[in-house]
Amino acid sequence: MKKVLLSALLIGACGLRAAIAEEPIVFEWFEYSGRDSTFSAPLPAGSFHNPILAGYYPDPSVVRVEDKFYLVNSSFAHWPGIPIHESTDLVHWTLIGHALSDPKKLSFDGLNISRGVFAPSIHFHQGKFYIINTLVDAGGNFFVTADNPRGPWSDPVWLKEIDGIDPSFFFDDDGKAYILNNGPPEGTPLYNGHRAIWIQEFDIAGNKLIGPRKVIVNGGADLSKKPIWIEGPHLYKVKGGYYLMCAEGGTERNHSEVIFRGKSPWGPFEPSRNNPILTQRDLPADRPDPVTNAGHADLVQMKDGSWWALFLASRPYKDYLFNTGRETWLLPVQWKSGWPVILEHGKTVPFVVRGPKVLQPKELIDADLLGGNFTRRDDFDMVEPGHEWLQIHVPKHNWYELLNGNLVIHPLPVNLDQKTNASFYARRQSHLRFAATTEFAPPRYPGTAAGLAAYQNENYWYFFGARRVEGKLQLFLERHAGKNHEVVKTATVDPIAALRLMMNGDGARYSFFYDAGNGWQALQDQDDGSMLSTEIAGGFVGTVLGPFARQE
Ligand code: 6LW
Repeated sequence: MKKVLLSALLIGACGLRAAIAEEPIVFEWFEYSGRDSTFSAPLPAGSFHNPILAGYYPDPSVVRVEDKFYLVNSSFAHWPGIPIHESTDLVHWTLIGHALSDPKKLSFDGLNISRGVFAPSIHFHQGKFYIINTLVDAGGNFFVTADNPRGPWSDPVWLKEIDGIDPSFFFDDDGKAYILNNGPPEGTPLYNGHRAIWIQEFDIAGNKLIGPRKVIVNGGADLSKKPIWIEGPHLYKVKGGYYLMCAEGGTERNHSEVIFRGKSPWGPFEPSRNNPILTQRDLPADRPDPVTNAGHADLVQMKDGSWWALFLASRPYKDYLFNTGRETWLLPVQWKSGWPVILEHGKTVPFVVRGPKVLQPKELIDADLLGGNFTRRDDFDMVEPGHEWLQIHVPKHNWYELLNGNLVIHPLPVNLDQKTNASFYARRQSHLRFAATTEFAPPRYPGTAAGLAAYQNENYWYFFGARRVEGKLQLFLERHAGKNHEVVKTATVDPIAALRLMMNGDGARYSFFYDAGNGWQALQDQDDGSMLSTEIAGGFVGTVLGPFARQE
């Protein structure tokens, strides 16, 4: 253990009383490793594995600027908000920043983890980047701008005059601009889930909406079929025609993507007879390695003229159970008789796809580990932690430090069922089969618990930790599943300077191992982790895992 002395020093400096209330916990390293069978499939030269961003990265929106692509995803009440990734080949991505990163300017306190940042959309116009978004239950619609996608991003410009979600910009080549979004239909909704797509002109110089607002899609591609949740609109101009693409069917089993064509941004828009141009909803339930929820797409054209779609989809391990949320996938787009098609009807979304011409082998690209099977070890010897790290809710102050190659957590008196920032530092669970391991100096005094957590939302999580009880070290596993909070197992061991904990998952089976100096032993083998699935826990995010400590 590199720095076991550190906590002793800090405790010495604070005095014992302070130490009991707030004992810093020193994490030496954290390792995440994922091994999915679909990612083990051989990759022919020039091909890539789907999903390209594994783990929870829903609602992708993409823009090309010369040879580079920029991607944003929803981040809900995780922090920082709105991750921005950059790529040169659409397959390998590197996180370059966040559009919402100043904790002094926002609060997500009191929100469920699946509120906050819904479906952002990224655009580039005359040297300026725009990201437009809805902060659900936290301010509504707004946009931010930047000259450099790495930031700084402007303060939000709030669009208080519009309601609804999923706004996007459209910059026409005649100098006009528009904002489109999902909103309630005109008059009384005809059925549950009846929504509309609205458009309004945006005054670029004045940075504001102007003129009348108009419905351009009422309900969906065919109102007579009572389509639900038309949303995620994106408008494109291709060869003089205006193409409006939207998600339809709700972001679950019935999700899909539909396309419309018109002669003006104001419509009228005619739906393609080939709709939906992407869905998995009508495939046999018993297909192997099912991909579900496919929809909410954005299109982008490469410099070579080829078109691609980024969209969200999920990977259930059994029935409709998935713990990894909605992920980002990539497929080539074919144009047929003047209409784009992302996937032919009845086809399954492929896990191995022939990539763009500019695709480089992974080894030659300096990109983040976001897709495929990988092991990522964090020794915490950097100035700032790696980009995959996130927090829940907006922090009010810094409770962690990177000191001498360690992650030092100053535990907050906050548990994971509270809707506020907790001293939990997490990364996404990106695989159905994974292991997350850490080594840390367990608490030396009563009053603090520390270890690893797996968190889907405030109501569904595991905490696998250690605390001091009567001079011994007590290991415990808490399972918090809705109204049932249970201490599943405990074990008592002799105090030790460096404790290792490992959590591993294989579909629904989550196992919890510790090494307190005598090799790995199971505290709980094969617990039922299906409570971390979206189907049971609800919401729009995916499981996140990492070091957690709390004052007790
Ligand atoms: C998002 C909506 C959706 O706003 O889910 O899949 C919502 N589509 O477009 C939250 O991610």
